[in-house]
Amino acid sequence: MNTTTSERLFERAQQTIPGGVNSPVRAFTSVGRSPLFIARAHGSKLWDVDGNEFIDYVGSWGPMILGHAHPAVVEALQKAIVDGTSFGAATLREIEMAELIAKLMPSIEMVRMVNSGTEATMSAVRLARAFTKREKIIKFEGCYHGHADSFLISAGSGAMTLGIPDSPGVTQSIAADTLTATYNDLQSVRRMIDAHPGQIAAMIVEPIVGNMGCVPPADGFLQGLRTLCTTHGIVFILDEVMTGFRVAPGGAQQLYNIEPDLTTLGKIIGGGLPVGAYGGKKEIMKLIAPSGPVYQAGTLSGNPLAMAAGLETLQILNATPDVYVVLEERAAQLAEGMKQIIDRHHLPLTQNRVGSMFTLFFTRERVTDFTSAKRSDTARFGRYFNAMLGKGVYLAPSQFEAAFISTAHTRGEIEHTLAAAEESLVSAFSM
Ligand code: KE4
Repeated sequence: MNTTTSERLFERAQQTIPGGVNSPVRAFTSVGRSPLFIARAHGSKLWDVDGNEFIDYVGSWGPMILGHAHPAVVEALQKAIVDGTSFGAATLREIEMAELIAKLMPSIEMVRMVNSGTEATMSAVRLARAFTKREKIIKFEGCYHGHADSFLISAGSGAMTLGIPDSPGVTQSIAADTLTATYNDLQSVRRMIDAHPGQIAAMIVEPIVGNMGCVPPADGFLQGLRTLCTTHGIVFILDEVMTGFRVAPGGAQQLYNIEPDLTTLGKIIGGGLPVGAYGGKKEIMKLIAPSGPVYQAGTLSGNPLAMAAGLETLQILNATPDVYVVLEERAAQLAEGMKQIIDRHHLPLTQNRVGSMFTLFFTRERVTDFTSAKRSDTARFGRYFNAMLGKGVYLAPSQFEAAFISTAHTRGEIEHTLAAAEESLVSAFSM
């Protein structure tokens, strides 16, 4: 596969962009090769600057649930852009977005738009601290909630990939207010709460983890967290930046029938444009300025183009609920095919999947938390990743990420992926 243009651009990019990329995981560091530079995308496909074509299982890390450049989303953007790109003033589309999110996620009575998942989670935590007048938060090892200081403690995603789950620059005082529990271990949470009576403002969790690779909640885990938060007056925040409208029409909270106090969103609700949101109970949300004293603001919050792309995406998802049936069918076809390959070749691999988000872990053990995820053989994953790239399949360039299927992926593309995977796995395990 010729990647000379990507290599040349990477050299050039590193002169003026730290690491040559604007987000660390894009650097392909953990898979031992220089990154591809993407020229364009359409449906389930990506093309890099050397003209190589790939079936895309990253989908911009989640937003592209309808596939890239969906005609209706493009048309919505074309209509919006000729009327201006940003006003810094209120618009009708923001009301329509807020009303649609509230309709699709009934736990959200009020919602504030921001520009990234990071802004959403950091604002939700500030709000929870103000509402409870407490300072500490509980997060879970291996979960990633964006790069705000409070969350870069035992973080997942790129922080885990690069082996820097705790970042320099985060002060001791900030770190002291973040307590980390073990995902799928309610006892670890109880111990944390008992050790800090009356001090914990919020508990934030990925209801289905995507950021240590895909790790579903154990039966009763989310309900257990809900009960603990209710008992101890802790604001329960579901970080649905990745799972929101991905795993069900109403997100993971609908799938698992859990009612959080606050929810954070991103990715899909922007249709690929910069977006985030946080929302929940009116009695909490009304504390946000200007209706209350908790300050949070943003020049481009509710941006007309992001709203246009996000509204079109959500309206398509909402108008055609069998979209989720198609996503489930495609993802099940892939998972079943992978299982046959694993069984046929007796490979030490584990698959975790919820709907159209999934991960193939390079470990025989079940992966239920940070510790078990870290047992994965990342070097062998890297060999598999590169072999798949050479066969026209673009996976997440890290063992500790979720992969995504869109409504644009066809049965034939899944079959191609499975054939490529069998060859790639056999070669990865033959070395
Ligand atoms: P952003 O600030 O990247 O928009 O969202 C942060 C975030 C918050 N919560 C969850 C559950 C998330 O998955 C994310 C971001 N996800 C990663 C992918 N694992 C973004 C990819 C990247 O960092 O480049």
